[in-house]
Amino acid sequence: MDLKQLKAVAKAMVGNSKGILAADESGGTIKKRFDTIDTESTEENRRRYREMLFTTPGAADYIGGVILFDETIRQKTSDGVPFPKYLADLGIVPGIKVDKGAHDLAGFTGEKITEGLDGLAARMAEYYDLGARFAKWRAVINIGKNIPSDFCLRANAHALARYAAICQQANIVPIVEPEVIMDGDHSIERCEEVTDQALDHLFAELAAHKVALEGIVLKPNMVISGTDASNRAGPQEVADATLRCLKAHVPAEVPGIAFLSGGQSSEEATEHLSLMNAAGKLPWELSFSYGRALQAASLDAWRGKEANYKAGQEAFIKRAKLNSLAHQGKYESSMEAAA
Ligand code: 5MM
Repeated sequence: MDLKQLKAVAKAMVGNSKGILAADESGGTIKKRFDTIDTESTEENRRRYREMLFTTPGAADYIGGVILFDETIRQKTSDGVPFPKYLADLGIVPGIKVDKGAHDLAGFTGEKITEGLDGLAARMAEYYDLGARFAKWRAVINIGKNIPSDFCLRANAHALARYAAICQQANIVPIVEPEVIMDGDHSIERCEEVTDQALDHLFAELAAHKVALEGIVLKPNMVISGTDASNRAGPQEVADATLRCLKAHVPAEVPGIAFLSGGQSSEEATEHLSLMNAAGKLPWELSFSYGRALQAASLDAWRGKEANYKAGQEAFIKRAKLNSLAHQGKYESSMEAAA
């Protein structure tokens, strides 16, 4: 393991006020996204959509890394440049989703376990050759009646740590993503309790697997009320609870934390991030690794039509820029109209 290289890559991903574009939607997820804009999910439409995002003028000012899907890492720009090379030439680190999705956890109704460890070391070597310098693995933790179980949290933390160790052995920075899902009517307090437990298990397993914390990026959920909760917590409460939780669990050696947006609106995700960064000096870079919150406006502007290509890029760069400001704690909602 070349820890110096891992540290440098992590810094390029989330340092300098930059963040990560999560563009690693699997086949089913990208189809769901395209369905909302009445666009067929063909290989060419997926390639063109990703090309629109990656070639957006100025993207490298705000985006330090892009998470690709297996299909996308093998695709090229219209001029024939492989996407990973195109991104790397701009100074954007190409990354790859390596998990094989969240599947039912046998014996534990309503709970999930992420698969994909078998053969991972060999796949990692291929992805490195294709240009990937970081990877991503997402664990899904549902909140519901009597769940998550301690077993589910432990099993997912164990898989995340095994994945992270395999990444580092291949000189690839692992993005470690234990996502406590927002769906449900649970309170912010319940979300904090579960996120606390998930991070507790995660850092215990990372230590047991000898993962070098200086060479990872953590991708957590924010501590937030469930989507259907009756009295949803306000932005400052979300920022305070999330910081409290992270400070209690994430050692200062971790170079960067990059949040997922998890179903928050684009504006909420930006505002929450900004409030946290405005709260004072933090031991880690506090950044973003948004999928929906970076892409929703762009997808809607594009709608699968060549005539809207530029409008799609403008919508994307606006969110990238505002989230970069949020990374510095400098975002204000009044900037939405001006940007
Ligand atoms: C971009 O979506 C990622 C892949 O999802 P699937 O494996 O379900 O297709 C997803 O892991 C994403 O990186 C994170 O959830 C963050 O995205 P959001 O939309 O929550 O910011």
